[in-house]
Amino acid sequence: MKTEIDYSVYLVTARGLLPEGKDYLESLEESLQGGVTVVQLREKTTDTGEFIQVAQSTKDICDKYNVPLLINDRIDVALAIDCAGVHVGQSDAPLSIARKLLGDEKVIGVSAGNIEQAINAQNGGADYIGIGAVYGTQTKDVTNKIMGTPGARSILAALDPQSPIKTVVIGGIKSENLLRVLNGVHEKDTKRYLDGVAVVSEIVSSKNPREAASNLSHLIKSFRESE
Ligand code: TZP
Ligand code: MG
Repeated sequence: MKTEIDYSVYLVTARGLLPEGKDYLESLEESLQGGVTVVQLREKTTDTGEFIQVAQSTKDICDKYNVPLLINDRIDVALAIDCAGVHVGQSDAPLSIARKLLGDEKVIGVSAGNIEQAINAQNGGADYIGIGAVYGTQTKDVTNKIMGTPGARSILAALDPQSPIKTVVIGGIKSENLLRVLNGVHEKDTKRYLDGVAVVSEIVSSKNPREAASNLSHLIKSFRESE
């Protein structure tokens, strides 16, 4: 069975961005206690052996909180640890290949930086798209790809309202700008609501990841209640 994912507070990991002295797994566990609803393990320079070990220990903690784990880029690692699925970017394995390798029971997310990429992901059977970068970020080189909330809104508006695809936005999202993001993306013409927000540094670089996650979680809940 494909894992049902609540995308509301989507944590993308970055072991390199932890505050000094903060342990990765401890930070992860605290963020889960704070209300993270889905985790993506993102490792850019880790050898395969270590990657599998980190993925397994990440999954063990996610399992404890019943939170699904996705793996960035590496279909082999996702298969090795049998987690919920993967997230692929535009220069990673194409969606059709990822689907062939993973089968229909795994979740596949695709990065979408424009309408064409989003429509291709939708038509190719992606489970969700990660739309961004909404704002500037120090976490990834996204120069030229900052779309602002109008750009994200136009992508949501271009999706087929009948499609089951889910949507999250990423890039520079903090609790202090979250309501601006949600309000900016959720204009009436989108006919579609965001399913969540993905963050890296707001949670990972925090000395108190539990509180950082909990702030995001409460803001999203109160925004949804007010809609
Ligand atoms: N993809 C687009 S922006 C980004 C990724 C992985 C990084 C977002 O990081 P942060 O720290 O939440 O701005
Ligand atoms: Mg990638």
